Amino acid sequence: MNSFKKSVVYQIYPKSFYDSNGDGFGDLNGIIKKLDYLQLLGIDYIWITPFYKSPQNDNGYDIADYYEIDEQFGTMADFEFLVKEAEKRGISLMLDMVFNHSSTEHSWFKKALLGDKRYRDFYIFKKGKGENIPPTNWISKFGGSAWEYVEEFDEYYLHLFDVTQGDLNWENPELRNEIYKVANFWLEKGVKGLRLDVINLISKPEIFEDDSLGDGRRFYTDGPKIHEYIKELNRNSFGNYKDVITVGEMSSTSIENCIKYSNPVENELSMVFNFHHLKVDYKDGEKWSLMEFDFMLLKNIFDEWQCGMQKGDGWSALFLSNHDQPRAISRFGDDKKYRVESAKMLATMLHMMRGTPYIYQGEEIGMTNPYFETIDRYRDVESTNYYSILKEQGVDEREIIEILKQKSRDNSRTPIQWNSDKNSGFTTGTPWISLADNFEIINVENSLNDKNSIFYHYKELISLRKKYDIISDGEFEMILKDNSKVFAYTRVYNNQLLLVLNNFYGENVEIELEDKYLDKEYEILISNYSIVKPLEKRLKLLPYESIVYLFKNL
Ligand code: TEU
Repeated sequence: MNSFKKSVVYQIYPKSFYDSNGDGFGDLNGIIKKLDYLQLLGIDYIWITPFYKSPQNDNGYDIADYYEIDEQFGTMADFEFLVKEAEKRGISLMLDMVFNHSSTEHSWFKKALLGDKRYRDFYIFKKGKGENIPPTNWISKFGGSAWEYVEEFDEYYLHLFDVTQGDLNWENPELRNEIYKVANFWLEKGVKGLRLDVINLISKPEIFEDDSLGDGRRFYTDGPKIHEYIKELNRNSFGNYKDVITVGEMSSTSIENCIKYSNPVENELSMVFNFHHLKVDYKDGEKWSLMEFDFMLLKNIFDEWQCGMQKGDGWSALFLSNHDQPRAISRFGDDKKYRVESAKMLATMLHMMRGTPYIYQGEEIGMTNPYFETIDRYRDVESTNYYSILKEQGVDEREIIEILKQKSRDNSRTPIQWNSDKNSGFTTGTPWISLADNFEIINVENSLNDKNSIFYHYKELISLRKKYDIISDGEFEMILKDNSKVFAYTRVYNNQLLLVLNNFYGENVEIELEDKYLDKEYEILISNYSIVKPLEKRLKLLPYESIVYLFKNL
């Protein structure tokens, strides 16, 4: 059985995790100092987002040297020590590999701009369609045209993200070989996991054409040679290491492709991230809008993906939060009145599903969005770009700020709240981004001192996954499909059954269960209320109540 099915991955955004040298930025030594905390939580891997040499236009996802550690995070010796210290605690490292694009500060791109043909072919340069008309009408995911004009060549280069992130040309075998060298360099250092950034965007179409229906993503997402490229990457790097796991970040993808990406017979990846469940508060599909999340759409997407991936023997990464998403508790729960109950409900809901759970730093203590009221508080390039775009569109400043408070990636990038000291113990310097103002209440120290805290709920979920095969291997089925407040499902494994009930709202909800669950022996595996709720045909769930019943002989 693959170990990753019983594992839990903890995601660290190093810039905001812990600052060991007082410069206001988190660093690798900061992670080392907190390994005992992570070991207490019980996680198996830590995924660290990029800490390589970078101008930091996209907080490290704009890499200027794949082999160098950016000095703001520390040194290679620090990294090697981190690997060793983590291993001592039974924790493996998963590194972020950004292979769709590099920084325009990378030596490859600089040589390309100097006219070196070899390096020009590492990127995607195309002639425009006329005076000031880019090769296609594609839109960057950070706003504006996806093409940047280079006068010396009278050509444009492609950047699906920031203008300082040039897309790499995977058609070029020389580029692909350079990528394999990068992956193997870090694997040789004892890294046991790779997270592949927007890996399903690397295969571009043969013909670059305008998109009359949208922003161009349909031409380069899950592109024509994507499975060929990932199979080749597997064969030339991580596929040669039997104990290495991989997760692909799949933007705007499909179940069919995700089965191909993650079914073991395909020899591509171990598992995939998809994002459909994190667009249920995008009004008419538009991220930069205000909208309460659509609960029925959310649970139906979970149902569709759980059943689809199960049927095709694919494997999903389970997550609600990461460094690109607002804090789940502020988005799907209640970060005021029922913060603890709703955080525990969201955690149970996610961890009892079929897949490998990911915990984003601070999620385990119920950190919330910071609700920054002015644009000067924001740091993220995507957020500041869209602030300008929305202003140009004439949207009222107050409304733009409300949108940023709900949707900005900075919502999850505020410093980890360690204690109630200055800067919540994150730094002795000036933090690169403000903290949320609730850190004196919501912090690690208070969580560890409270046996009923969200932290200990996550710790229990992680240990249950190791203890019960039904959680990693059980068949998923959604029940109470039409209930507009409760997301309920079962997991079946041999003659065992898990019944998982999650009230997504801050009000009492009564549900009716099938007779087959009644008068049977069961135990309550985990709950977010202290009262023991015996199983009855008509069950009243309290606000955000989440409860898991295990039937051992159904
Ligand atoms: O994210 C891919 C991506 O599209 C995200 O930016 C996210 O989906 C988007 O912000 C939602 O609006 C990866 C990294 O996780 C992200 O941090 C990088 O900015 C991006 O790729 C470029 O490397």
